[in-house]
Amino acid sequence: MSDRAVSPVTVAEQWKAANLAPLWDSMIAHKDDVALKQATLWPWAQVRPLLEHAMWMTNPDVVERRVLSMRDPSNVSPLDESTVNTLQAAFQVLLPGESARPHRHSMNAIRFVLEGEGAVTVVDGKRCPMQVGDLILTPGWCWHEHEHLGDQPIIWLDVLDVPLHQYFGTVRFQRGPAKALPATLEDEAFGRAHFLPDVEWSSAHSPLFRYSMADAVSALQAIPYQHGIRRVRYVNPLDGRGVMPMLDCYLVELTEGAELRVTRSTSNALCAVVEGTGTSTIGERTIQWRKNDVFTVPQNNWVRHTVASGIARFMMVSDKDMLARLGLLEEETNS
Ligand code: 1HN
Repeated sequence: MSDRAVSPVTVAEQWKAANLAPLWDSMIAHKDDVALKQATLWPWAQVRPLLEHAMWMTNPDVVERRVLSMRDPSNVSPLDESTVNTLQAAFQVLLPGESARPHRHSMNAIRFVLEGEGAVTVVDGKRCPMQVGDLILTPGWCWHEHEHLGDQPIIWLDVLDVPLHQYFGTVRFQRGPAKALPATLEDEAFGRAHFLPDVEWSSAHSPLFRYSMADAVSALQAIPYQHGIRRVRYVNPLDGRGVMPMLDCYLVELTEGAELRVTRSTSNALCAVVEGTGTSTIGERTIQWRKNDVFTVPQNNWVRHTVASGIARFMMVSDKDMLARLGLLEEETNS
């Protein structure tokens, strides 16, 4: 019997048994249209009451962190906890008097305060006060713990590069207590533009962990609008690059002129609305947003933002800097 007499079904079974698959049956190879993911919106008006349940159901002594993760509803595997491709975001709640014990992990994280004040995140021993709109970094492998000294619940947004670490096989976690803390310099040492400390000390990550909303807004107000938009990037003062290698943060202000621009990027982003109301058309989805709403901007979608009136601001965290360094960032404007 010649080989050609073997039935295709048998061949397919033999290939499968040998861990082979024909590329001509691939769902992704040689396709010229890029698969687009849809944007997802977490409206604060829906999320906030749902966080209440987590407040009485559990506490960080029991569960390490009182966190509700934000899941991209299109994730197929239950092991895929991503919010948008490369980023995992979550809401975290701490009640007055509570603390979340120290731990560290290889994943980099930012915290962005949505509601409340009086909490402190301690990063490698440095105390970072948390007020609404403050951005706090916990770079990978830095010890961090949260404590709440205020008298109302505090709620913040966590964004981590977990999906990338899962892909790279570099997820590491260690419980406290914190030990062998590295030497740190106070944020004040980096508080004057054009000057850096010239001391015997080095840091592989940003030496600043806290970026206040007040500083971000005054930086924003110093620059002109371009096409109805102005934005500032949160940077590592030592190298002027993004805050962390895989998390790149911006404060964006939109005015009415912004709606004239349609943009597209190979990067993924997650936006937390700081003030104002508006509408964003992201690919086929149009979402309306207001203060504390969080939405994703999955890569390769055309995006148009419209402000209802006056100005609107949102904090955007993306994988843009990583893609740029890999030579994979492509951005287009159609207007
Ligand atoms: C984590 O360690 C924290 O330390 C917050 O506050 C959110 C989400 C996924 C994995 C680890 C924290 C997290 C997290």
